[in-house]
Amino acid sequence: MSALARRGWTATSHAVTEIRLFAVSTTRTFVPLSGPWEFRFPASGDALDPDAWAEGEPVVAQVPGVWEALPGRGRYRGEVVARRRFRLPRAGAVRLVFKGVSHTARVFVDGRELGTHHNAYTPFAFALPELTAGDHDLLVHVSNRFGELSALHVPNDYHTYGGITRPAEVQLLRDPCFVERLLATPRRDARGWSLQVRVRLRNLGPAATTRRVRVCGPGRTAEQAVSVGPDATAEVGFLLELGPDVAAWSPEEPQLHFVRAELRDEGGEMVDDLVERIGLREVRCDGERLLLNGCPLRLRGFNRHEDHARHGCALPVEAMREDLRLLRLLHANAIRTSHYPNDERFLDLCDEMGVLVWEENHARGLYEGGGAATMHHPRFAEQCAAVNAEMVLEHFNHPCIVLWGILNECESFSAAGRAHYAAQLEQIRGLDPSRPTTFATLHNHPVGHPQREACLDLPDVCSWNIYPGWYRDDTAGQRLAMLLDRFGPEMAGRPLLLSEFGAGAIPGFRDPETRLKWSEERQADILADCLATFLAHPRVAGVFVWQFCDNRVSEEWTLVRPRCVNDKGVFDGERRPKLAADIVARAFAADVRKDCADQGGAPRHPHSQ
Ligand code: ADA
Repeated sequence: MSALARRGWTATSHAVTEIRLFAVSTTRTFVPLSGPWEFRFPASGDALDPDAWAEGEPVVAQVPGVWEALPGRGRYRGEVVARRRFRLPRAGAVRLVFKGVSHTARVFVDGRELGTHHNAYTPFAFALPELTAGDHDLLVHVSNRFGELSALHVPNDYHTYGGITRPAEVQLLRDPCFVERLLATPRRDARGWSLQVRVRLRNLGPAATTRRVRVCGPGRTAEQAVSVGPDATAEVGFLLELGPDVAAWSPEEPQLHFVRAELRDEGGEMVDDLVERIGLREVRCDGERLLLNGCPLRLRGFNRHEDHARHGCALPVEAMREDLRLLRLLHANAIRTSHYPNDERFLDLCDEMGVLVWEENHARGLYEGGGAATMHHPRFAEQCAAVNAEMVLEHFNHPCIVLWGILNECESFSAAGRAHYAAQLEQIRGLDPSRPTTFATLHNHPVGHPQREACLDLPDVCSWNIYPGWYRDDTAGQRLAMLLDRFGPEMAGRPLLLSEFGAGAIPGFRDPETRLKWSEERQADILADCLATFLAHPRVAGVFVWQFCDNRVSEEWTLVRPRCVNDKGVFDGERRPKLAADIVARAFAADVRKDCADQGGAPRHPHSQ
């Protein structure tokens, strides 16, 4: 009997989900899987087969969480078998939803393998046509091992943690035919707002069925009958004309609306429903400017790893909220999810708080000489394509996301690399033509990256990671002039973002006189120079400081990362501010005032007071 069963631990049904910050259904019963699980580590070595779980060493671990938080497991890289039981109050079809397992999961229910998911940063789900009422045994084999199966999880300048790091839950359905997905695209024209809604049904049953689908949006409803074959899916589209009076979403006024798809059977009974939350906003490029709802948009942001000294990558919502409070305290309005899709609850918070997001797929520094790996891994294309699809389709409805990014500092300088960049941008545009795309490439870095670009014509927005004053001892002005001189003509007519710049500072290393590198003073000086130069330059549509907080890195990087930490954070891992925090706050606040003056209006960003 497992350690948890001995405690008589079983789930109880909930009416509210834990994977989002709002109720996503009124018909489904939620059985949360957060809380204590039984983890079994290999008695020796780093491998443990799912069916040999009983030979493992048991320990109770929290989900969501990272196993690095467990005693003696701070550096464990390998396999674990995680188990727990859950109870269904009645028989029925179920969805088993995981928002993130780091980094590969094999999932079993009552001994039956449901499937495998690779990549820590994107959600996945399994659907079962029928489970009985009562207790069920859930087993998840988790691996965060590096090696031949993973093209993207490699030793890198961030740590690949281990565990069930984001929330998971069982959704008990009323019927084997349910709403699998609802995608809503806002559009704006002279008549006001409209909403293009696509609803995807999935029928787990053995027979074809017909359902009436009703979509309820802000002040509008529409419905259609849809037939779905046995064990099949079907999609249906609706156009809701909302008119000019419905409240729009913006950083200043982040108005949110619910859109709901209801399924009814032949007798008119509602057998399933799915609620999504949207914001009416339009983001597009207009020459060298970004526009949000037709107004010029300036991005004053931070790069942020999902990392915390106490939580690893499994930040609780309260810690996410605190990060966003600090971000606004520094008068920032944007986050780049460097370098992978984020926990959806964080995106829910950004929607609610009006924080703009550049969300990007999972890749960092994959080029010869980049210190990580390359794009030539045999599984690179398939693993990127999977992340791209899961990122866009799962996070589609978040108004906070204004840019889709790919392949941070990868092989954008070769013909082989261009084929990947072009294919991935085409894939993302095909999934969501409503948002501009970008990728960050590295400028004039002394290590490895050749100073040529083969992909600069591909993105809607051009973005550069440049580190004047840190990797080279030039000024921000010299470096920006060099960048524009070399690549300006190629980028003409498109927005330019400076997506990374900054310096390292070991927390507490103060050196007011010499201001040596790695001191807080030198980090503050370099950021002051960069922000004064970049924010004042008319060609720059926005900036992202590298980085919001210090993050743990792979031990393979230890020779360039003291304490195995990338300490270019403006906050340390505990969110204690370094000297640079005040420098960034002053620079961003001044830019907000200048932006308002340029717009001739009151502060567009109420957080600037
Ligand atoms: C690169 C990379 C970041 C980080 C940064 C640094 O630009 O995109 O992930 O490694 O350099 O700290 O040097």
